[in-house]
Amino acid sequence: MDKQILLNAYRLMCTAGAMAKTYEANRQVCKYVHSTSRGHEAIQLATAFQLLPCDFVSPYYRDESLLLGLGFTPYTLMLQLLAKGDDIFTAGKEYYSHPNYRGDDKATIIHQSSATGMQAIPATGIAQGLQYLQKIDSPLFKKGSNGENPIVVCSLGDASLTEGEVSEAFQFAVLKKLPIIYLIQDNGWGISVTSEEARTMDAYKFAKGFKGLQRISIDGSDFSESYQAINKVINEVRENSVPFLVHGKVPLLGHHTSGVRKEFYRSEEDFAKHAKEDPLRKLKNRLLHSGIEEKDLDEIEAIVSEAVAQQFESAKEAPEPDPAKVTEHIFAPTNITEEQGERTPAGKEKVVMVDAALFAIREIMEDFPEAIVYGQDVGKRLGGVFRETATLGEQFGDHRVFNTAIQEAYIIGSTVGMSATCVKPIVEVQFADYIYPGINQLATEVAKSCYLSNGKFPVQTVIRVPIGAYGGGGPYHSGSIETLLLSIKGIKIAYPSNAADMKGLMKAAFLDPNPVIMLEHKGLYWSKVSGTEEAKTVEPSRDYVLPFGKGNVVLKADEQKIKNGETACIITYGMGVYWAKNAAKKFAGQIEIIDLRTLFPLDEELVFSTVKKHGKCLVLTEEQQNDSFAEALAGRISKECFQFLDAPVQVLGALNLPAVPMNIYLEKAMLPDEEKVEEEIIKLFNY
Ligand SMILES: Cc1ncc(C[n+]2csc(CCOP(=O)(O)OP(=O)(O)O)c2C)c(N)n1
Repeated sequence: MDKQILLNAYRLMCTAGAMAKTYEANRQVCKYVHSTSRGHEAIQLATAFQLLPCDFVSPYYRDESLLLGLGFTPYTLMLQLLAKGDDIFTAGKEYYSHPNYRGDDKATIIHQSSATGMQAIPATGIAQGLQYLQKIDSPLFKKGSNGENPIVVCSLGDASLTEGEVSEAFQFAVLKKLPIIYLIQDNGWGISVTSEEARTMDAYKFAKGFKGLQRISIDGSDFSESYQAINKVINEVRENSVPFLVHGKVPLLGHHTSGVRKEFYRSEEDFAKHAKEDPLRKLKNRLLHSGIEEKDLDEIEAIVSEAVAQQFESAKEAPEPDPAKVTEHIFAPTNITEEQGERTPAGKEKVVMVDAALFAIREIMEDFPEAIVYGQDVGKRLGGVFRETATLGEQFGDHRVFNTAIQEAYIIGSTVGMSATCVKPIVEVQFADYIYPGINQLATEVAKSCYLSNGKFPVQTVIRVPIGAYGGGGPYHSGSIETLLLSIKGIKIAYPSNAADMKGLMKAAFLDPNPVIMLEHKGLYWSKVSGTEEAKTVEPSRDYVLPFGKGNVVLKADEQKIKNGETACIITYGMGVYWAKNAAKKFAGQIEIIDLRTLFPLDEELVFSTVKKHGKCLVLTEEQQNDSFAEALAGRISKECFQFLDAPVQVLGALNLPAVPMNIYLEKAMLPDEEKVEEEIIKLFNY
């Protein structure tokens, strides 16, 4: 092996060692929890040295040496250790060794969470994005300076492999033959849980179950062995686009984290066993055998120790983040701030809501080659269980519109990686009731990426979710989920109630650089439910967009009646709009109805000004009422409009049952309807 590479590895291993010692010696200063790479240095450096700026890497929290190997300085890493304002990764918002990076000089690193194993799906999404860009010959597909194809490295601890989501990622990678390396660093521990206690096979044996996943098991504490093995693996993945699992056995020489100390649960015997595999000692011996003098190695060690000490002092002096910046980068700015285009073009036919969505997506796909559609059953053969993607597969081909396996976590979480490659996924979760397996990816990865990467990695994705109850859909095809979603900060949520809004919001959602969930009521899709005929509208023009956060007055009250104090307003969305409209027929001129159209952002201005005008307000929702979004909104209205209210703000939602029952009479008993709304209106007027 090239001596310069070995010496560089030695220098960086000494650097990592000096950093770990410095942190231990300054525990009061290094107060935020952190893990070091002691024991894992060899395999990490061997990997980092061979990555190109066109590549992507998704490290985990112990990959400090990988970061040093990529060229980040100890000072850069220490700014994150101390959560300083100049931390280039997250500006003080994230733990040590939780990088994210975009630059021409190094591999790209998407935002890293601490959730073990969860980066497997986003990282696999990157490989999916790269493969797509290559296929369409996109200028966004960036090769290395010698024409090398880009690859993805997803680094994981061995214990994280038992997470179910890792299997979803492996399934997808082998199915599509993606250019990704899963680098498993096996130190035999998962905090205090031993591998024997947790599983019957190591990562290498586990990989055998995934047909097409190439695999290799190596001594990850031996730098030369690791370097050579990884060299072969990288070449294979670059040239043949195959997924590969590298299983590296490594010792764990430091603590699990600064807080979970090794003496709490490990024996002297275990320490001794691990110490024998120290990669630094192994590399030093190799260098001595190759003729390098010990004094030269000692000198390297002394120089880096001095440099680490100095950089630590500088990092300590660096300023704390400005607390005023705590709310920055929740979302990336969107250009869609005004309604544009023609909402009701002359001479156009009325369309049902499901077709408005379909036509919007068709136009998007015609205009944006980076737009792709995937989810269960959305491909050619069926075109969606509601025919909501019908004909798209035929028109745009299987590479742009395709079925996935049943893996909601993958469907949602892969968009993080796709988005980092500038592919713009429109994905679908078949029913709101089945979003739960994807909620982890949504909350852990999708929603936090923009904020925690300080705006570098907003996740541009549209997640379509058919929702809502009608006609005996039963307990697992009728549920509402908006309160659950609204508790996750960092995503936007639209809930259109008619075809025109659907088209305008779908376009705005696609153009928004942030994650957007489109809640699409199945009962409104075809206006089949009696009383929802108005969900059918003229199809807006191709350039029609509707900004998020702008509610709509769908029914106005009579001005004179408002003056007389004889009116009330109903704040609602989705199916509620039709319950309200139909109930209002009995109270001519007395009801004003606001359709929120998007639940986040929310048009509070319109809500509050409307309530202040009428003094009486009903918030209406299809969701189970208690602790719902509707109740929370009613609370905010009460506070904001207190002096203008003639009656307590009322809320009407579904009964507080665990599920929507199947039988249509039971379903009716649970849900609001126009009669129940009427009763609420009467109550309001009788206050
Ligand atoms: C989803 C999730 N569950 C639990 C934890 C708490 N936790 C942090 S590290 C860890 C053990 C991980 O072991 P391994 O993946 O082998 O990595 P190592 O720390 O040994 O390098 C656990 C359980 C977590 N971070 N994420």
